[in-house]
Amino acid sequence: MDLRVRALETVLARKGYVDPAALDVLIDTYQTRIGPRNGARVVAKAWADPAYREWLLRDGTAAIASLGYQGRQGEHMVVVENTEAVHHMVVCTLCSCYPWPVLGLPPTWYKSAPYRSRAVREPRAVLAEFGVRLPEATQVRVWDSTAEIRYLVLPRRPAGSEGLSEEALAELVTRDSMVGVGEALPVPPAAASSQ
Ligand SMILES: [Co+2]
Repeated sequence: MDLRVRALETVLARKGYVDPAALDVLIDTYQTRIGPRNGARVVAKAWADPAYREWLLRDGTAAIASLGYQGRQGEHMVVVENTEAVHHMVVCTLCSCYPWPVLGLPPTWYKSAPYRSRAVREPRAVLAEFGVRLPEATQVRVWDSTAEIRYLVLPRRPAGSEGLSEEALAELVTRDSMVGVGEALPVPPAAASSQ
């Protein structure tokens, strides 16, 4: 695959259809400047601000854009909230659609054929492999990204995080928790005792 992509890029560049320097800028932007820290700020704000949370769940695109995160692969954002009753996880069964403005580029496993098929067929088994074990009573919902809609999971807020600042809350939000294959990190003991 790597060789095929490089061959394709070479042909397109030779024909003058793409500028290799522009491709490098794009890749660098999504790899280093835009990433899961953006999504973590969205989640932390939703945890800290009930009005923002309500807006985020009602109109994810606008609420996320209000923090400055928008652009390609994030034009139509839908945010789904994990609760005790329901756990959401996100996949793209067709390819690798992913919300770039809030999560950056997708990890390799997200693009892999096994994840794409098994997330739908046996989501609980996949979750267990990621270390997420849910009570039987918790319903699992799997969201299949489309060419237009991209999903962001609002993970459950960790216990004992009531007094934390938005900045400290954002530190608890992992990429995997926003794809729904992980949970937010527990509050570190030092942070809990300094409240
Ligand atoms: Co896709």
